[in-house]
Amino acid sequence: MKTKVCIIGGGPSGLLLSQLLDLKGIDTVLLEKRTRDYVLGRIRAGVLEHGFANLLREAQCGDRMDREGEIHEGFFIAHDGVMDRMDLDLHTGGDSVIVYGQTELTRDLYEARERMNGTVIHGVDDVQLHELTSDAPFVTYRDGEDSVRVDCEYVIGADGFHGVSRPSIPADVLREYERVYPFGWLGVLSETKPVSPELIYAKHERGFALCSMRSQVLSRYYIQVPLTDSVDDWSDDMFWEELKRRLPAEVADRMQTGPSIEKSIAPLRSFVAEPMRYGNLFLAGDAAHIVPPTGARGLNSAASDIQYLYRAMVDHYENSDDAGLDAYSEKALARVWKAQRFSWWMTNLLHAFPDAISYDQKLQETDLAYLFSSDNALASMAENYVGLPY
Ligand code: FAS
Ligand code: PHB
Repeated sequence: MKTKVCIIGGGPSGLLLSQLLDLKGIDTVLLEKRTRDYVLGRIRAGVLEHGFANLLREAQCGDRMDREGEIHEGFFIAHDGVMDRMDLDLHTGGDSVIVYGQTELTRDLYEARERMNGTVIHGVDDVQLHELTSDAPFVTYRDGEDSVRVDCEYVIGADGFHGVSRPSIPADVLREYERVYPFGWLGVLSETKPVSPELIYAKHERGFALCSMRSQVLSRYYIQVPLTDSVDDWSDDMFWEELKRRLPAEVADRMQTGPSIEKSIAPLRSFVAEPMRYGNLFLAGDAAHIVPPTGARGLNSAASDIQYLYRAMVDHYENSDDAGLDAYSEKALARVWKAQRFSWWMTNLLHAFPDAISYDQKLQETDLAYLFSSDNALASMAENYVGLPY
């Protein structure tokens, strides 16, 4: 096969870029290891910045999001039995976020690729990247017994944290920065009415909890659990009881519980790989960076990578201007690290750290007290949560 841009990974990053480039007449081939159903079965992000939403609209994939997504102008932080509200609208001068599940926008992207007859190949095995520093890179993969070669001009590594793209950068070039947290998030999806019209982030001595949603009939809840826990350790009843223990009584009392239709534990890590370019390979999304989901930055950091790559590729093919491609890694990393900082800060603010010394615990309490005592502190949190400029 021959194409201009070979994209590895059919998650939101790869799909969004392939759709945007296709609309500009820039040919792409997307290679995805799993089936579409498998990709859509992973329950992940729920909160979108408007920057991401605008990209989806530009990709002609925003209609269902605009119909079914919810605009949220604030959220709550529950602590010490009380609920404090972060007024995003007030502290950002009118900005907000959209609550619309990653599963749904990924579905919208797959359907858009289908409508445009985009080349999306599922079930690829043993993907390997070759000649990345030459002007004729290529990708090989196995399709059953057949070995296939894709000749291209650029390779986009959008294959997530466990993909093959990042490891294709030589160890003496790649720099990795990582912080692993001593806990994970046990997440439950249930066909119940959300307990609150806005998200509730709960700080509690027993551990963090989050009340979120996918719609008015589909709730998404999380509780912090030790890394040693497995999903089998948690029956639905145990989950609901623990979640309610971590919420103010007024909230716990009105919690509608029900059977979990999805239950999984996600480990929490902060991770950045530099550079995000090696020759004609560009990394985007989780292939290059991971954040703890506390600040809802994961998917939204992928979006700004895609925006920078999309604009740079169009400049290259339409204007023979490579300034965007040459600046991509530095520009993407500048925004990635700000999302890293915010996610790390919000995770430290709200989680119970098993090895925290009493001084750290007092600092954590003071950080929260300062936040709600200062409009400047609230404005800082709000501008990060709705998304810093691209
Ligand atoms: P993805 O990992 O989504 O997609 C990469 C794709 O590449 C996958 O489909 C994979 O199958 C494919 N792939 C991997 N190796 C390959 C190979 N060798 N060949 C071909 N294809 C290959 N973010 C939030 O904002 N809020 C959340 O609550 C949240 N929860 C999360 C929970 C979990 C368990 C995880 C892992 C992430 C979560 N995230 C969350 C972050 C998540 O939303 C990511 O930011 C988002 O999926 C990034 O999208 P991609 O970069 O496309 O990577
Ligand atoms: C979610 O709904 O899955 C979600 C929302 C906000 C977060 C993390 C996860 O910060």
